[in-house]
Amino acid sequence: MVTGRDICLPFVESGRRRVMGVVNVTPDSFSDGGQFLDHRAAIAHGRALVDQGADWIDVGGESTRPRAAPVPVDEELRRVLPVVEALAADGVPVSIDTRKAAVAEAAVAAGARMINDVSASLGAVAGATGVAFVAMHMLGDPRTMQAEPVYGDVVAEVRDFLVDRADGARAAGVREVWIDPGIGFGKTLDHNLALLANLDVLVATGYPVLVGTSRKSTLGTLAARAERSGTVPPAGDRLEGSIATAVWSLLRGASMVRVHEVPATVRAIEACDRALAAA
Ligand code: HH2
Repeated sequence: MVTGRDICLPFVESGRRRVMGVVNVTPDSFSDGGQFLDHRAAIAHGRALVDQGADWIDVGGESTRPRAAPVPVDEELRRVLPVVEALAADGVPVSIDTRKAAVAEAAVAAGARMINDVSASLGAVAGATGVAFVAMHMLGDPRTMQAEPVYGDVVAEVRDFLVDRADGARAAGVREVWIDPGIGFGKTLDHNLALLANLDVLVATGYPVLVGTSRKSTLGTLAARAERSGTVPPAGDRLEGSIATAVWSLLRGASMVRVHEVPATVRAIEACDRALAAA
């Protein structure tokens, strides 16, 4: 039987702790909308997350929460470019969270080193610009994705889709390709739990796996179930579930977690690393 220790040891031994900190330069992101819309606030937040232990900073200018309205290219560029430029100038590894080729290209020109694409469609752009690529799974688009998503076998379907997109990105010349199951993107609670329970299936593809559970509504639902009051905590109050699922993901073989609360996550990973190293 493969154990968490077997899975985690290469990660521990390599000393790599891959935490991607989120900087949303948006008025409407589901958990931090409006907090970092001001460029100076966004840049300061990105720098603080690096000081707190983030390995990548993921800068986004368009919310992809359920039912979010699309943002025009010009507005997305206006939001993200100064932030990407300032952080990249500091030497921070910056990832651009976008579904638009024009935004991805401009962000790479401003210094971004990774394209994080929730539509998994920008592999060729990453290949042409010579940066890393994250292919994430989403069923439909943000406006409709939570309207009764249906799968036959969610784990197999997500894996097959991601391998197809990741292979395409490799063929387009991308050297570093990541896959991400897209927790909450066209998935019910049971779909999200099945994907978290079977992360080894994604890890077995050989592509490094990124997981983003931070503050998502699945965690709100689980928190409500855990408490007698049954009250769903707001997105900003889902730290325990965010940390638990981040550590779980790394123990199950993921190579990076995308989180809002970097310091608490880094401390939790450190505790897990030390316990595993001493085992
Ligand atoms: N989740 C969000 C956005 N981008 N990228 C990847 N690779 N994986 C994810 O799980 C993921 C992602 C949603 O979170 P957030 O950016 O905080 O919210 P919003 O889309 O409302 O800005």
